[in-house]
Amino acid sequence: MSTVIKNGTIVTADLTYKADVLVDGGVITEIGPDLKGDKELDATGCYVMPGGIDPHVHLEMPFMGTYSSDDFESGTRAGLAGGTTMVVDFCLPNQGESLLDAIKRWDNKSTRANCDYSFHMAVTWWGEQVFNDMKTVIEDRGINTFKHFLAYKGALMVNDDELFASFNRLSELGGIAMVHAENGDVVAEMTAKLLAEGNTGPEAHAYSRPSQVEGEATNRAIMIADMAGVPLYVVHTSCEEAHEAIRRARMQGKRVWGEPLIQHLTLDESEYFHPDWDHAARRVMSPPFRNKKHQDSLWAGLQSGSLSVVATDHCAFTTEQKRYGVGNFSQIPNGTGGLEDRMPMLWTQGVATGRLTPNEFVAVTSTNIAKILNCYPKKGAVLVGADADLVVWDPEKEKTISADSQQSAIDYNVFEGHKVKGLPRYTLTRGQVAVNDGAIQTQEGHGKFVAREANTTVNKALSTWKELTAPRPVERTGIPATGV
Ligand code: DUC
Ligand code: ZN
Ligand code: ZN
Ligand code: ZN
Repeated sequence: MSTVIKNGTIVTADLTYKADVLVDGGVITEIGPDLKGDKELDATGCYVMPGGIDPHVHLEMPFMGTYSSDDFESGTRAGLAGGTTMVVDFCLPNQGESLLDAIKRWDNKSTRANCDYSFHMAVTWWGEQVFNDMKTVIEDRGINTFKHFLAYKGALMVNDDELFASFNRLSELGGIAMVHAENGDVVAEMTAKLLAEGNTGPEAHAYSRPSQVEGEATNRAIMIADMAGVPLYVVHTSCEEAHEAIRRARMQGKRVWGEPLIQHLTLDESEYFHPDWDHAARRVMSPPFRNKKHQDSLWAGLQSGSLSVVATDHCAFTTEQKRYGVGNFSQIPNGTGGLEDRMPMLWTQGVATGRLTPNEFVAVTSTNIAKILNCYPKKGAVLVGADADLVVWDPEKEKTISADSQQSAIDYNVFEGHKVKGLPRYTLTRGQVAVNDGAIQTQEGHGKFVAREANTTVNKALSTWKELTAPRPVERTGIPATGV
């Protein structure tokens, strides 16, 4: 049965034009005027855009002594409600666990997804097994992105020798390196000092991770990636120091991308000074919210193209889970939600304010990341043959964000009370209508894994560092005697 989206304006990363879109068998089969289908969706007054891709989510993730509370079912339902049609989750191997066993665990959890999804692999430990598994993960499982934590010392953190070894291996295999860039040693020192001085509240979380720890780690990761010759994707870029490093690297022709989160773009550090402990703790995430100067830097990066993608790092914990950290901020599970609100919040604060064009909105919420992850134009495009992952976006539709009406499984929302204008009228996941004019009609298990091949051509266009410093023999005319 075919579906036609009638009378809308198609908005892609580079074009805006009026046309109908015909969808059949889960893909786009025709784009043009006056199309007919078995079923019609009216897009009058709406934009027809590629569905959002959130490349940074943690669903049902074991973390800080608990599990994040949105799973693949509630998380993808929340995504679809807000116009997001694909998510990418991080597969986290235990210490000593093979990467392939970890993927099996993630395969089991993700069978419940309502929309398509993919995985990044996390390199949480280093050894011969990981070195060998990486090839199978890329070539047989279609996972070409590998995340490294430079923070969470004693748990997920890798040291620089491991980082360099892993980056070199990825360079060989055509993978992309990702980093959570915060200096974990400095964070651990600052945390211990703050606690020893009696600073136990959630605001101390922000003091324990100033922007310099992020700037330092981002610079370090960029330099190590350059020496290894691997493209680098920096997750949750939250401050000017990190943005500056990314901007400079890009100007030098390095393949480096930065990913601000909707939370950092729209919420600031004053949230941690709220008199209500729960309010502040619910907003504890890493990196923490920053001040206006950093927010302006992130918006400027999206406008100029030095930052490429807006994500959420959706990692939702209930108030009860957040209270594990009463009396010790370092025990507050790190993470905030955002999957349902990313697109409406970015439209409201980005497009409606004139900071971003509708085309730039599509680029940073969908198309750019589809290209980086190597799943374009299956995803991130309105083109014949592309998956019919589409959002029919009503720029006049309004709501006030509230936990009472959200899809997420948690009991609060960090955007509570924020008014948004610009919401989905329809969201389609491979042609199936999941959001129908406000009604949620998701289907558990509809989502499929999206395999992504290595992109070996990207690697070849990297910095010339290797060539310039490759050892070459030197003819010596004299060698002094030793032992003097
Ligand atoms: N930061 C968070 O806030 N939560 C999950 C992991 C991370 O890096
Ligand atoms: Zn992170
Ligand atoms: Zn994350
Ligand atoms: Zn607020």
